Amino acid sequence: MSMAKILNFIDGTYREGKGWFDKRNPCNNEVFAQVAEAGKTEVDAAVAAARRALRGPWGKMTVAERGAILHKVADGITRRFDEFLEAECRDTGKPKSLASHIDIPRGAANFKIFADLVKNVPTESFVLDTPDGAGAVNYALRRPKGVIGVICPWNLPLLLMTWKVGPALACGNTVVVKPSEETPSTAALLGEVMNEAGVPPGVYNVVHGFGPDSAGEFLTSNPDVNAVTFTGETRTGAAIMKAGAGFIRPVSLELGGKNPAIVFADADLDKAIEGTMRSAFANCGQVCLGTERVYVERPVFDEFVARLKTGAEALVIGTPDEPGANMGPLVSREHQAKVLSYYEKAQALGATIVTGGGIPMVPAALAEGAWVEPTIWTGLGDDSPIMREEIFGPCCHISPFDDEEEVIARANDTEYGLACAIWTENSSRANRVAARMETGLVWVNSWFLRDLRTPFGGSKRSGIGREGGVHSLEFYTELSNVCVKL
Ligand code: NAD
Ligand code: 6OD
Repeated sequence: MSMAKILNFIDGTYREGKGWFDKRNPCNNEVFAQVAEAGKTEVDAAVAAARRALRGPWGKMTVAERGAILHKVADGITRRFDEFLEAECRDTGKPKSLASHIDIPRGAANFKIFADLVKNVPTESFVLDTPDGAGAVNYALRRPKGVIGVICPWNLPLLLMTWKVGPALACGNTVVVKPSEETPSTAALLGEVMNEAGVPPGVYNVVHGFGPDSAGEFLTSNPDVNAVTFTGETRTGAAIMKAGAGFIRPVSLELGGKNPAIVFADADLDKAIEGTMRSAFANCGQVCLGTERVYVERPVFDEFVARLKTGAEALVIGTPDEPGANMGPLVSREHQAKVLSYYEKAQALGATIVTGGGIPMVPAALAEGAWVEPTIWTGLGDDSPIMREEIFGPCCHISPFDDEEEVIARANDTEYGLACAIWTENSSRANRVAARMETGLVWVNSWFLRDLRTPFGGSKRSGIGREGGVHSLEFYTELSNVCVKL
């Protein structure tokens, strides 16, 4: 049987590129598909197609017409749910139980919510007095920004890509998507759904490849791209900003994190353990919002550590289809090497390894997969690299603390500012501490509870800008003021 092929999607049709690269299964490292790598020719063709579509039918549609089509896109994802689930889990190795609750439903929801939202957001208007007494009326118009470059990571591929494509299209833009080289499948499959839903050719384009000297760089160096929205590592975000600087091109950057959780002694420990289990280990720890630093008030420190250890050791590691499995492999052997290098560093620095710290036992057929053990450390200082650098694996360090001021200072002592979780039953304390956290997102007694109308994004080196609700409209539209002299 010939190897599966994953193609670029340009101007409504599937196309090859300048060559091919391998897509491997993270569970066993076997190559299962060949991906068409877009060269400059294909990327430029995608941008040109997006520009034509903007001037053509898409740009001329009413908001209601576009919204109706985007609802069909969402329905198309839902109708082909099993295909999306299969593709996402094959690319990432994540459990189907996880992707069927989060990745795929959110992929559909991201189209519906923004299609509905754009219909209901007003723009401002002002009546101006003029010396002749007749006055003038000002009103603001929202216009699409144009061709949007969408560059995505591999951890929640469909969810994070549609989180940008949904609002971009709802606002009347067209897009060229560069999915991660690790996870090309669902972005490519979405092309079929776009065609079935009646999205005109050129509105949604997908180019596969890598970053430097590949599709990512060809996209960010194309002068006809009007804005770039990016999710990924902070270092890559800096390269993308630089690439657009000469064009004065707007960027929205959703970047890395080193997120704290703060557990006060008055927390409901059942809730705090359940939430921290998810925030540290869900998706094999590959969630930008995930907790890697846990601060626990001293009276409950030992109990918390013991209970989180029990929880981590009860996780069932397995392939996406394995019944009961709730933790898959990391996305690749390359990422496994990075995470394991931190496991070794923690040991070398003298951390107490509460649990994990290595590669789990797996059946021989999976021995080449990117598996790592869920890992908990204690005993390191706040200046340790384990406490300062984003690891992006199923691991966390737990430290004791003694008072509120101390823990606020320690939690904020990081170059990142994406998310934090506060666990306490004292609501005054919760609100007081939340207001002092230097993060774009604060969860109280919860984690990754998402209302898509709210602002989402990071402070400090975790990003620039906010997406979500009306904040997405701020990025994906240009406001023009019209001043009418009466
Ligand atoms: P990455 O930065 O390595 O890659 C992201 C994308 O950028 C990929 O498609 C890659 O091919 C492309 N890319 C790389 N170099 C490029 C360049 N020079 N020009 C253009 N494109 C380039 O990130 P990753 O490893 O895929 O994802 C993990 C990272 O993403 C973590 O740091 C995580 O915290 C972050 N993340 C952040 C959020 C958020 O919302 N803040 C969400 C998810 C992931
Ligand atoms: O829920 C979202 O909209 C979102 N952008 C989640 C990001 C998760 C990071 O890994």
